[in-house]
Amino acid sequence: MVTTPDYSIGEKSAVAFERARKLMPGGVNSPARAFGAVGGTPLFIEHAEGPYLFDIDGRRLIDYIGSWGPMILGHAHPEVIEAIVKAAERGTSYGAPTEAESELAEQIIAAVPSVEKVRLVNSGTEATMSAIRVARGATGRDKVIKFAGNYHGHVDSLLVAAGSSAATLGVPDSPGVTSGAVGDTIVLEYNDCEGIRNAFSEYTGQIAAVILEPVVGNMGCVPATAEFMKVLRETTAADGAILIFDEVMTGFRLSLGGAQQRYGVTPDMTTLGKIVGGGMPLGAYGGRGDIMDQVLPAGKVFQAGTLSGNPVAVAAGSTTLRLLRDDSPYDYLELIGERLENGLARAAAGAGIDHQVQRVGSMMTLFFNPDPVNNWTDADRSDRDKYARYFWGMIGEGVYLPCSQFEALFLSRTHSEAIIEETISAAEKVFQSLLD
Ligand code: KE4
Repeated sequence: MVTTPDYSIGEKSAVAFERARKLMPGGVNSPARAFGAVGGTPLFIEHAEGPYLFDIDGRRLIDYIGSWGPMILGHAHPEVIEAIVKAAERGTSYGAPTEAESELAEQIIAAVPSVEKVRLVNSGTEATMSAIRVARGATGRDKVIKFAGNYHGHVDSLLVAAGSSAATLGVPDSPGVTSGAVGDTIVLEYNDCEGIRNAFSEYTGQIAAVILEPVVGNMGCVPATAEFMKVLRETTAADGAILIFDEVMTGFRLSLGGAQQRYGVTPDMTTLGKIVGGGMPLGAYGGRGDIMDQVLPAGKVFQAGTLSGNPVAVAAGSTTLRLLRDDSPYDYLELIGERLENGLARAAAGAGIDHQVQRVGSMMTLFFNPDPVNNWTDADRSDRDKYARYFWGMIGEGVYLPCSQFEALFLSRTHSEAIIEETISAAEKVFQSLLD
């Protein structure tokens, strides 16, 4: 049973949540926000700026969720806001092609090594769902490999042994997902090279695609080993299967070219979301030109969307990518990421608390776990209750962490060094409170 400390949230959020629960399932539009893993009542946000959220009770919190990844430039970046307003004043949607979509497509193709052609969609889920369909259409094969603890959005065929709120809420195999929908989905253990080799020898010539988070955020932060990446790339190439990097979270986060640029491994297809839309609803999938030319109307694989390439979302995404390209934040994010990682580890060790801090760039997770976390089996052994108490203790100190042990925290370029020090001091205090 998850217990939370006696931390009373603001009156207004409690009233707002009661109202919301009568109107929307669980009072939220995405379960990750429902605080299901940490208990208590979610905070209702009034506005956000830079590294801060302001809740409806007037409290300011240092934000380490950043809308679950998109806000790498910080909330309400003036140039992004200006681009959104200007685009909206010209009309919010045309249902016809625009040059702005080509400009964003050129930015994505220039930045992401695997992408020769790209299709814009409206979410990460749409991107992964479409990429799977295209891989199956392009290869004429049915089976897909995914990994336990990896979350690729709520597409039926991938909503098995998923991570994020599926793992958090203990419903990795959701009601409503039929056995037919997942009959061709093979679930393996992340970082298990032997498992990959065995699957390809058992299903030679039958696997359309392997999809993975190249650095997992959705079971907490778990990077792929170099050996795992190498085996994945070699076995898929040898068998004619399509290797898909789901970079919805890592794209433009770990470098301008995402995890694939950071690790020097080029997949056949890549899915994108979050940062690519600058906080607006926008996803994308792309890859080798011969594969993407299978997509209607160039090819025969159907995929469509009323608001795909929407001018307002495109303006936000294009401005965000331009800013990331022209004024790179990645060295600074590495600096503050390392400082926060070391500070949290030092604070937890000082309190004698079993922990693992696992980080890649500006995404990281503190696991309440005595051992390194290399896959879902490891992650699942983490102490969920201790995480919930840590979460609420940090809220009490004005720090808003991911509301689940199985999520990554995210830094933005607006997180100052002083804010990092403030966060570490808060953690030192909270870890001590966990000892009683
Ligand atoms: P969306 O459909 O939520 O835009 O993207 C799905 C998705 C796909 N792939 C990866 C690697 C992802 O991390 C996600 C979404 N991530 C979660 C947070 N871990 C979104 C938060 C939520 O569901 O509210």
